[in-house]
Amino acid sequence: MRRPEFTSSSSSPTDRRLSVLVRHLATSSPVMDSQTTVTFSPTSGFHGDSVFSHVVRAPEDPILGVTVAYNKDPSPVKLNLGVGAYRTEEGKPLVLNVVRKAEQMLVNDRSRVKEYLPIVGLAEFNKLSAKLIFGADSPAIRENRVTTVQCLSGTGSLRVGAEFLARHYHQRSIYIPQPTWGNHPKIFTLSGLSVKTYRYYDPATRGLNFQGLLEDLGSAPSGSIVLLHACAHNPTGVDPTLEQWEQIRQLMRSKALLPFFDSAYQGFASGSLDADAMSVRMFVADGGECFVAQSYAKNMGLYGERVGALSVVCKTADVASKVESQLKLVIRPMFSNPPIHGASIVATILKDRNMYNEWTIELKAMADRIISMRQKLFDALRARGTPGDWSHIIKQIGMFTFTGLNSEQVAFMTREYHIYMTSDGRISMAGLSSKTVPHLADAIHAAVTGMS
Ligand code: KET
Repeated sequence: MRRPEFTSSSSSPTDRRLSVLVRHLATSSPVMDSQTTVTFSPTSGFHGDSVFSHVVRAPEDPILGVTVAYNKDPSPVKLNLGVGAYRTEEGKPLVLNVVRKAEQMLVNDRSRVKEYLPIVGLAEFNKLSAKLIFGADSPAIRENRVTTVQCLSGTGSLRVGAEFLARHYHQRSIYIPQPTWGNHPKIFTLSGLSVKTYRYYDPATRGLNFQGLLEDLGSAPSGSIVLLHACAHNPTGVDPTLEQWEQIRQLMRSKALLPFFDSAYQGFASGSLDADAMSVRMFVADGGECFVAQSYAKNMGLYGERVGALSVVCKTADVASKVESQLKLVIRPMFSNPPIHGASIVATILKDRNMYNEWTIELKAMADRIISMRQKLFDALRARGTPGDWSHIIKQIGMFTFTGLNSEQVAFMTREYHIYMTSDGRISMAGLSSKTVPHLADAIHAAVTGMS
């Protein structure tokens, strides 16, 4: 059998790699034809198991895995109330009219190209995003104390902010509410921060454990980072009142705790973009520093476009520009620079007064439909005489109802009624419609009255 001759000392690195490969194949009983081409029988070649055979199958994601299970279910009555994604009354995903219009304008503009964006993303988008969350008249923006970088939706913004903090902040501990969005602990741990929790939700009252929250933040080491949901807390739907926010602010500032806001639902809680940004604006108005991760997934329905921004409010313009220079060092090796399309849609809408107004109307309609679903579900349970106080369904805020159903009841509802939701009993009200409320109410009724 002739052996290929790739072994001369003058061979290039590529040749040498090929040579090593060929030698390896030759000793692994390959069949070589006369032209030195390597061929295999299906079972020959590499012996034994895959080098990855030790890899253990990972469980599905607790939220996105619900959709995977839902997609596999052939039942015609199945209902996906897992992931927080808005659906119409017909149960269909919604692309906002104003988004379609913006996309059309972008497509028609032949001057647009597909060049890379800068590392920090689309400048116009960043400016408009900061204005949206901090307010048009924000002194922090006017004084150039804010740096905003475009990131991959809310998740990417949280990750970039956390990686920056792990590298440059003197405290590694981040306090997250108990409970919180399931991805938070993973994002922060993988960024190199040490995750602690503070009490947030009281299952007995199905409301805020304000005393517990104040105690836990009060005993956190000075300088700790605190993750706050700007509005529409996920999964509980329970937000502090403005008075409570003010107390939280005072406590946090007195202990130099660093606020990191996650704003994934601006406009979805109340239907008003300004009202839903109040918590953030209170913290910025005092002149202190904070981080904000913004997502346009829900409020503009741009889920898969992955549009978001991280803003860091600093004490001075000089610090802000230095922070931005370091954020670029986080972003460049992570995803180099962000995608252009979604950010261009957002910028097109935010910079045009008419389109902006059109957006706020469509946003309000989505928020109102969710609120009306709360009332419908509450009424349906009352009509069935379902045991328990279900008033939290109408009191909670945002996309989700934290029903109080336990994991066995959830499993029962999925098995018997083909209703899919996260095992903590959270349901996405945005996935519900007038037509599907009775089915859900029947399932909840059966689950709480002994799963019969
Ligand atoms: N923060 C919160 C609080 C949040 O609920 C989500 C998404 C995000 C950030 C990130 O969204 P992004 O698409 O990266 O902008 N929550 C829903 C979807 C998911 O789990 O990914 C959910 O809870 O169903």
